[in-house]
Amino acid sequence: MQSTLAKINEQKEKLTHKLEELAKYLKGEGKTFQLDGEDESSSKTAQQGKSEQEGVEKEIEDPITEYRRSQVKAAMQHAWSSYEKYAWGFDELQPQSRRGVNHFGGLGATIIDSLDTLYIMGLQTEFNKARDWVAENLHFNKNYDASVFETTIRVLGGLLSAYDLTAEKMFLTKAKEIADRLLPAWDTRTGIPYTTINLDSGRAHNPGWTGGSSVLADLGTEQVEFIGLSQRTGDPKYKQKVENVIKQLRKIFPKDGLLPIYISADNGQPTTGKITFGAMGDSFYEYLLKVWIQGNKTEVVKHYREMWEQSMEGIMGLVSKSTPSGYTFLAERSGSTLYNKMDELACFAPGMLALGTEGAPPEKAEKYLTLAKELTRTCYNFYMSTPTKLAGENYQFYDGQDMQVGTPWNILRPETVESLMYVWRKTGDSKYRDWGWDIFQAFEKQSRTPTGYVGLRNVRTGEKDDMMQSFFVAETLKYFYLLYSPSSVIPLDKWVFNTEAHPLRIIPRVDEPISLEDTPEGKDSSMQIKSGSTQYLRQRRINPGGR
Ligand code: DMJ
Repeated sequence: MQSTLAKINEQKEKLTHKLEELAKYLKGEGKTFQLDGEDESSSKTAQQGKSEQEGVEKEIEDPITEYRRSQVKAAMQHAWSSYEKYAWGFDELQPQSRRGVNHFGGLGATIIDSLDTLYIMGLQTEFNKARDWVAENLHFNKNYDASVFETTIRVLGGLLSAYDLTAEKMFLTKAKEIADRLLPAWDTRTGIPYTTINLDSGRAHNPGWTGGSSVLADLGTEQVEFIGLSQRTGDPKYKQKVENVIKQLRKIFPKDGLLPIYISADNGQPTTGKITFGAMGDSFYEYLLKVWIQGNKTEVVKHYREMWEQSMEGIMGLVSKSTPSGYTFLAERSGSTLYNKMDELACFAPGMLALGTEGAPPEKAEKYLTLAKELTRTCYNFYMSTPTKLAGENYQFYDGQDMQVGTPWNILRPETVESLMYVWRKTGDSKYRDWGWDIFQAFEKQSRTPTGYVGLRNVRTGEKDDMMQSFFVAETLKYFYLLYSPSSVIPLDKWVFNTEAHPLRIIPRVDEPISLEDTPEGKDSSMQIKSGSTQYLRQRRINPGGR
């Protein structure tokens, strides 16, 4: 009886909160408040079973969702105008110091990372200004040791996405320019790339802190962009480099599909036993699935899906439960020892699992979705369990204590919001939108300053840092916006997001399967693009929908 009452009260509080938001929104629109419609949560619950099974109808627009979307758009406007005012042309904004800093070689990372977000949100004037900056001021001849991975996912990915959305050739030309400067990083004994390259001289190397090895999440998270570039230019050289890497990894791919985070570019062998879905492992697994989706799930890319499914068998061996509350989390592993620690970064995994249900046999799909939902609950609780309602960088799980913040900072990361977006689109369960709203409000309360958004040095105390990371505009705000948009905006059967949330259009992949065996020449003669692939360049004019 008591628990029923508690539930009713909780529901009442939720509804009251929603009505308050609705009233605020209607007032802003100059309308009066009327309580004569069906409540959102009840109509959504009615849909829910249907949409989970069939993945259909969850497009009903309601004023609360519209209001939330408008708030996210306003957040983007605030982030953008602060950057514009204090850091224009720099990579990132330091809101408290009111100045710009260059952590990516001075390539205007925030501008490039913002292009598609501005476009999708319909912020045309802002987009035009960003586009003009790229056309006139973006040059890559910098004497700067750049991260091949970061430059690929932010700069190359951002430019390709802008090209796909607008069909403006200039973006593709710039994309090709930066990719050409990155390519020497793959000139190693095995073809596994070094992590760092000087953009001017083309000299590449691995840093000391990896013990001279390459990093799994770097070398395995460049495929979507370079394959995409080959598709759009008709030049196979880009995809040849990155697909050879997967071929090398197949040679050491273990039964459980989980690879250690350091791999030697000299001999292709792992140099550590550490396995994680968090930092330095994460997006390798994401790209196995996404290259398969990008390749139209065809024969050419079948081995990516097979590898991904193998890894998803392996992931089950990392799944653990906290006590006393039974939160599901992904442990880390070193050799055969499990460590009860999970990075917030690993919170991309529920989204990936939800996305991967497409194309899986029913039993597996159910397993993936169940795990996705359980992990989403845990990641949401990473946020809600702290005094600021923002998640720490990682969590330790101790017996009897559930989750405890480990590294206490929050740098405006997107992974949990990303997963909420995917799981919402998959299930149509409005609770994921509500969870996202709780997180969005925490960012508004803790991270918004008059001069942009900052992270927190400590999620327990709320002490602020001085950095608006470019992925906040590329990913966090974009995924929030999509969480409150109909799923016809950037539909997942037509677009695939790179790991920096830059959507690339899924276009026909018409080349032959890559030879997975070594030929005597050590080359894949089969990796030639046939002429049909460039047809897309002539056909396309994109409407992302719903703008
Ligand atoms: C982003 O640059 C990408 O999402 C990457 O895959 C992981 N780290 C950041 C965001 O946290």
